[in-house]
Amino acid sequence: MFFKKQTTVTPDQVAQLDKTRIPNHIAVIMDGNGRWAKRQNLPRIAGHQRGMEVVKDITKTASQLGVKVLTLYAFSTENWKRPETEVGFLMKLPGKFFDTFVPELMANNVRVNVIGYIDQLPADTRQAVDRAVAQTATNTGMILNFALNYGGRAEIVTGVQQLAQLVAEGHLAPEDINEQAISDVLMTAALGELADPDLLIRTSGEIRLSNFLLWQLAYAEFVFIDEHWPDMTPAVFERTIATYQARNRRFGGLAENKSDKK
Ligand code: V07
Repeated sequence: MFFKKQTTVTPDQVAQLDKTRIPNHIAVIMDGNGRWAKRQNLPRIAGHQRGMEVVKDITKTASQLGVKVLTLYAFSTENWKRPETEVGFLMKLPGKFFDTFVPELMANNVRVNVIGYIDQLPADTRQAVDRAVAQTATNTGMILNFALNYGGRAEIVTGVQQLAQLVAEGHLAPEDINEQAISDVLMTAALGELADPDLLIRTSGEIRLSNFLLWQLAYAEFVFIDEHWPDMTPAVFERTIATYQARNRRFGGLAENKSDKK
């Protein structure tokens, strides 16, 4: 190896952020809230609370940069294994988020969408989510897509069951099961041509997918950063997009990412 693959971008490269090549769909694994809290002797829930405030900041930043879909992994199907008090606090966050943030979602023309097994959430959590989706339904700007009680393998299992049902009823021929047919039964189908993220960001130094959007991330660029989610700032977010743009430029126009085609 004569050069090291570039994985981060220096501050002067942030100034070079190409506003015409912003990824259409950014997905984020918001990791490190508990570690952030522990680092300053706070309870884990303080990290989640701070993390929710950061979601508001980054939603505005992404919307202003022209991102079309921002998908945030807020709660996985595995997170139920956490202590009951922590799960209880997490379930209050969607309500807290909207009580304080709907006016700004409206001002920024942001539409809320949710993917995941919502029917398994406590009734009040589900109601808070439904209210936010309904209140922002006519907004035409960025889609803020929360993955709540989401698991990638479970999503594929549910989708395959739907297809099998169609085949069993004689509405679908096995040879008509193709990539599009599978995409169409996943929870991201409502996002249409924007269903697949162009960029995956994971905070807090872990280099894993953790069952997030397994099918949809097939062609995404992955950027892992060391900052814990509560330390995410607009500058860090822009730096991460600059890293994405710098990597794509390595293809020298031979194999451009589809989000770059205009
Ligand atoms: C949660 C804050 C962000 C850091 C990661 C975990 C804690 C926003 C929401 C949310 C979810 C759905 C919705 C509106 C808001 C949220 C949970 C946790 C469970 F429709 N932040 N946030 N939900 N955290």
